[in-house]
Amino acid sequence: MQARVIILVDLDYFFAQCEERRNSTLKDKPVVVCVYSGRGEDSGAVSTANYIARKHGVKSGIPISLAKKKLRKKDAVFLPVDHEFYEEVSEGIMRILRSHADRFEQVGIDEAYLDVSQKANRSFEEAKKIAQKIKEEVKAQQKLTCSVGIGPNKLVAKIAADIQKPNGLTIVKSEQVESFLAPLPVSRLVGIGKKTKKKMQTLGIITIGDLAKYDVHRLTEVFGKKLGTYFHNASIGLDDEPVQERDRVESISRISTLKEDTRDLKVILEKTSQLCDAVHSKLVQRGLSFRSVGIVVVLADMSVRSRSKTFESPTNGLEVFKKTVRELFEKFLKASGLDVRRVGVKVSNFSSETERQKHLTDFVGLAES
Ligand code: TTP
Ligand code: MG
Repeated sequence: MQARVIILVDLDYFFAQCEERRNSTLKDKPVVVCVYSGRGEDSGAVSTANYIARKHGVKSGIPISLAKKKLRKKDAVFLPVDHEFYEEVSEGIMRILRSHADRFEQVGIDEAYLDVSQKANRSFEEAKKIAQKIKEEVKAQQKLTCSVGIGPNKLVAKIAADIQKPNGLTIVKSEQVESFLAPLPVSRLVGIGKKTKKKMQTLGIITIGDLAKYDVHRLTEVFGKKLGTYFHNASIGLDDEPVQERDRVESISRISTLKEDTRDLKVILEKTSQLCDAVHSKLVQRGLSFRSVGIVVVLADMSVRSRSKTFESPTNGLEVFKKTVRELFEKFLKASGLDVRRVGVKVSNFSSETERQKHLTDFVGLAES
């Protein structure tokens, strides 16, 4: 394959920056955008926060109550998520990005890959000019900053964009890839979550450079052929995934094994509540609304059952999601006599302007991180 030039654009603290845009008095204060669960005043999780709030340790996913503690007496502003508004801003920005790409792939509400190989004449210097132009246009037309990574493939472009934030522009040319990646922790690579990171640690692999030096045969012995080969290639910055328009997302799901087989609704709902939070977080990130909620149940005899419910109109509410999961489990347990071993939750039937993804399922495969 001919050498490629790939750009990854990721908007800075996107939801919070959108809020700053419509209310400039927020700019010099900590801003925290929250997904309120509706169960109590401060019940819920932080969706994102601006960089002033991040300095105090506030980040995506932490409880709102904890964020409030960290920002006590800091004149912080807490706002509820306003998807419609962020989607509208996102669409405007994606239009700008698309116009600069030979091929375009949006991967989230605030993130997209651009293959600019032809437009940049396969030159990283030219790609840098395109990236600067993109940053200027996004700033001028949409009043937002973004961070940009440029590399010979998607893997490198993504890590490059993450290195310098906010408002960064990082270029990693083909010949710089290995030295760029070598000092970074292995967790920077897609597919290396907590578990894999720990396992690698026991092998003495801490950095991507360690991984690159590690014997590839040993690696495939430990992680299996497919993963071992992927880890090795990723560590030396090899990635030939094309930039391509994605198919529509069909579903987002999570599944997990219970500590013990049980029929206790409370125990099951404790687990599914966590799974719902995780699925909902992805949903929010992708700017999607769902019409169907499903559960998957693996019983003690390993047989698999599923149940689902479809609504008239789309929603993205966490409470509705959890309530429906609860109803489905109540009904299911009444009708089934066996203990439950694994439980899963799923949302599907998406409706939104930003539905562009394939299955974002975490049931199997690489999606550990
Ligand atoms: P990110 O691009 O991961 O985060 P960000 O844009 O807020 O910050 P950064 O400057 O580091 O890029 O996600 C995009 C949006 O998705 C984010 O603004 C809010 C939402 N989101 C959640 O609601 N929950 C989450 O756990 C994450 C990671 C993001
Ligand atoms: Mg972002």
